Amino acid sequence: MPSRGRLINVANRLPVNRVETAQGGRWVESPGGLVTALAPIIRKTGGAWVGWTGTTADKRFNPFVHEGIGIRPVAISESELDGYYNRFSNRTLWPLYHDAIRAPEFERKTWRPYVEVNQRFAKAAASVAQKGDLVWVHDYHLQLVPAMLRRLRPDVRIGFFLHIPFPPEELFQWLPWRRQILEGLLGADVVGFQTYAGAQNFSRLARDYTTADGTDTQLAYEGRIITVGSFPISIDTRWFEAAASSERAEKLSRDIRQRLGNDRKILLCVDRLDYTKGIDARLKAYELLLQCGKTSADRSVLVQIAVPSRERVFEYGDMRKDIEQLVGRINGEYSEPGRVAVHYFRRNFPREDLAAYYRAADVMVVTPLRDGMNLVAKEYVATRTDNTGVLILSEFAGAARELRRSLLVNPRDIEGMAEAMHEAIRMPAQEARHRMAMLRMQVRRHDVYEWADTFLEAMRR
Ligand code: GDG
Repeated sequence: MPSRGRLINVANRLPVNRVETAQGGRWVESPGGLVTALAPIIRKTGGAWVGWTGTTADKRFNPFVHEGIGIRPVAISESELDGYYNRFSNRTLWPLYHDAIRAPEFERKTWRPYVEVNQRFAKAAASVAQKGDLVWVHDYHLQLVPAMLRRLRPDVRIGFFLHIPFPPEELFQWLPWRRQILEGLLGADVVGFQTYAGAQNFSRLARDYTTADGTDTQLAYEGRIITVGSFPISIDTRWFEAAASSERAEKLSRDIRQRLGNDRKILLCVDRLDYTKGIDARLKAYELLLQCGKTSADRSVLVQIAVPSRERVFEYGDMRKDIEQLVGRINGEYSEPGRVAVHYFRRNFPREDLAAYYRAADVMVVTPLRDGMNLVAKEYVATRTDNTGVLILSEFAGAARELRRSLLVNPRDIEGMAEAMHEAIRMPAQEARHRMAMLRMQVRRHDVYEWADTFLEAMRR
């Protein structure tokens, strides 16, 4: 807990969503790891959360308090949202920072709304902050806020944490606005990344493209010292343990297993529908496994939960079509009466139900092409309180740095992934238990509360 200064959190989205109803409208909590970890600290220190409401309606919302947290809404118009969010954040930065898996768009007209919306966030943060407060800015949407805020309020401590990977120079230098982004981030006192590689990439680029000087972990810039480091995010481990052990989850998980067939191995995948998550390659790997007879729809089933995401960004529609076609092809070829080879759910489940799915799964398959961390991998591990279950994990997820005893795979190697699935299905119980016990130790030691404490501690130094 901070000993001095309130915590002001600045993120693209508020911890509450606006739901318009016939009676007017209300605010509902949007639960997630970040909210769970930071809400108690904000409450305790009397701080606030600055963010977008999730609606582009003309209506302006005044600051208000929601369950002990000061809420400072930032308004974004429909056309700004397109430039700032759909395009610059999600068609330029997102693909560029994820190894350019899709070609990033570089359009001058989308840069301006990115700058303007960042400026609005900085002003909003400046208006609620008091001298000595800790202002923690999150993610790729708001990389200019640290420097903008410092100009307005040099009397606060500023931290920035990037939830996605920070790319190497070879990619980052494509960005026509590379210097501005680096200078934006250098406005912070602490710049944090998911992995050490991200921190190294940033420090090197800052030295090459700005007047900053120093090492991978400490930079001198405009008379200030900036801490750069890796702060791997985690989950509310105890919550997932408890949720999976609850009577309701136990019953639901038994029900899921029974419906899918108690005699079948269940392979589970849970992702936002995003091209970085490698959903198509993993389906192809499972198809290969069926094709060569190493498993059959009678013996195993793959369950893909795909949460709808960014449906207004053009690339996502195409990707969805491809995945759905692939599921159709696999099922057409390999399903048997009453035994569908691949179950595909394109929808959102309540978190408690997700915990029941984790509990029901013999194998969890997490194979992004690139991922800042990947919380799903950690959540699965947290729910395996009896140390059963096998985790297959991409080497290209930040989580692979910590979850070393998973079956690590290269998501571009379809045959390699099929082999890992085969190995996971047949893994002797003793080996699986040993591996899972080691993985569980990791996520129990390092949860999201520890993550937040460590970051805030670095900000206070
Ligand atoms: C970004 C970075 C980084 C999934 N389906 C449902 C549901 N979820 C929840 C999971 C998990 C979260 O969504 C997804 O988190 P990830 O980490 O896997 O991925 P991104 O959304 O891409 O997150 C990532 C993260 O930020 C944090 O820094 O790890 O690398 O890309 O918590 O449980 N939740 C509910 N229903 C679902 O159907 N309620």
